[in-house]
Amino acid sequence: MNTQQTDRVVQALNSFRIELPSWGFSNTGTRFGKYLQAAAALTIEEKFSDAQQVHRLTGVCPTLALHVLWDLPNGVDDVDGIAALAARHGVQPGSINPNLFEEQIYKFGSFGNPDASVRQHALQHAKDSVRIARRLNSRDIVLWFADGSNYPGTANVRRRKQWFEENLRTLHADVDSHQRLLVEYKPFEPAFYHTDIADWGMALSFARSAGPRARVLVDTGHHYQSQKPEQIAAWLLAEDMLGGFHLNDRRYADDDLTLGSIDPYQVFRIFHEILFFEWESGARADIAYMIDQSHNLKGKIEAMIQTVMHAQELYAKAALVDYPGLASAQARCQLVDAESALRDAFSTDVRPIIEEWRRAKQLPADPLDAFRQSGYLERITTERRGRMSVTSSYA
Ligand code: RM4
Ligand code: MN
Ligand code: MN
Repeated sequence: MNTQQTDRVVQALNSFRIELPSWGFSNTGTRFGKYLQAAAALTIEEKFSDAQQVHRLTGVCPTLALHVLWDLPNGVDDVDGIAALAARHGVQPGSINPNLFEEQIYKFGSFGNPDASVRQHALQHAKDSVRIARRLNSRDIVLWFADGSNYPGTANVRRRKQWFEENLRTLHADVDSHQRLLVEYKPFEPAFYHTDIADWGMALSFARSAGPRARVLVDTGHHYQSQKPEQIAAWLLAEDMLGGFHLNDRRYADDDLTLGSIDPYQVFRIFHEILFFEWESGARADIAYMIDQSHNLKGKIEAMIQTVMHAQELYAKAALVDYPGLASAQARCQLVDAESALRDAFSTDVRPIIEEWRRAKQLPADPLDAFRQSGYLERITTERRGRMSVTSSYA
């Protein structure tokens, strides 16, 4: 690696931050049930504490995404408690995620429910979430909806679209100039016939009609097989509508597996589109990178550290693409050279330079090993054992 390449990797690593999900530290499961871990976090204090470990060892995870119902069950009244926990653990509240799916009244939808009083209830919860975000200095409110239907003909798709637009517009009016609404899409699950925001085009349309502070959030697991999230990223960047990512990997559906565990080249290609855009435009893409994973079988903190390390690797590799070479090969239709620009960067072993970068920042060269040596896991396993929750949510 020459000095120029080293500089590019260092610059990329310096600017890369990744948000941890509070629900990634608690007991989660499949729709068939939960597998409990003695060390799983049960309280929001434990989630902050676990996130602190990941941030302490990696240095790049200063924020924790919060899920309102699970982490702030009393809504705005819990804000002071959260702020105190954040201060104590040195991890700040990150994106605020309203819960518009778990209450019984949402059985037939939230923003898309035919019953106006349910739509109003959902709007109020979303507005409360915007207020919570403001009080916690959180910029992004992430809107994921379970809305949809299971059978053809049972839902009026156009009416529901209109109801979504109305609520999103009203909600947007509450958003401060430094806040953002991120609209997430998902093609199925829990609804199996149609979902009201099924793909990036629908999310884009909703974000545009909501107002200037709304953007699209791409969850890498929320696509049908063979879709190309990197092309979606490129389009949204070109439209200045890419707000953030929920990062995870999948083989079949919304599997919530570890980022890059199945297809690291896919993640690399997403990062490449972003960095290539930045190189071409000279502008920094304002994207929130957030992990959205639930580790049912792996140790949760270990899996989180593993994810962060892997994300850094793939981001660093993407920073190694020879952009001028790629641009000229593309312009002259030199296909092998253009493709090789990506392949060469992807094949480069960036681990040694990332280790050096960590050492320079007084971070452990191997955060996973440092975690294993720290004794934290043994301590919390003893402390938390015996109070394992069997509730059905991710809380
Ligand atoms: C959904 C979606 C949301 C996440 C929940 C837990 O599938 O990805 O972003 O908050 O899961
Ligand atoms: Mn998600
Ligand atoms: Mn998901």
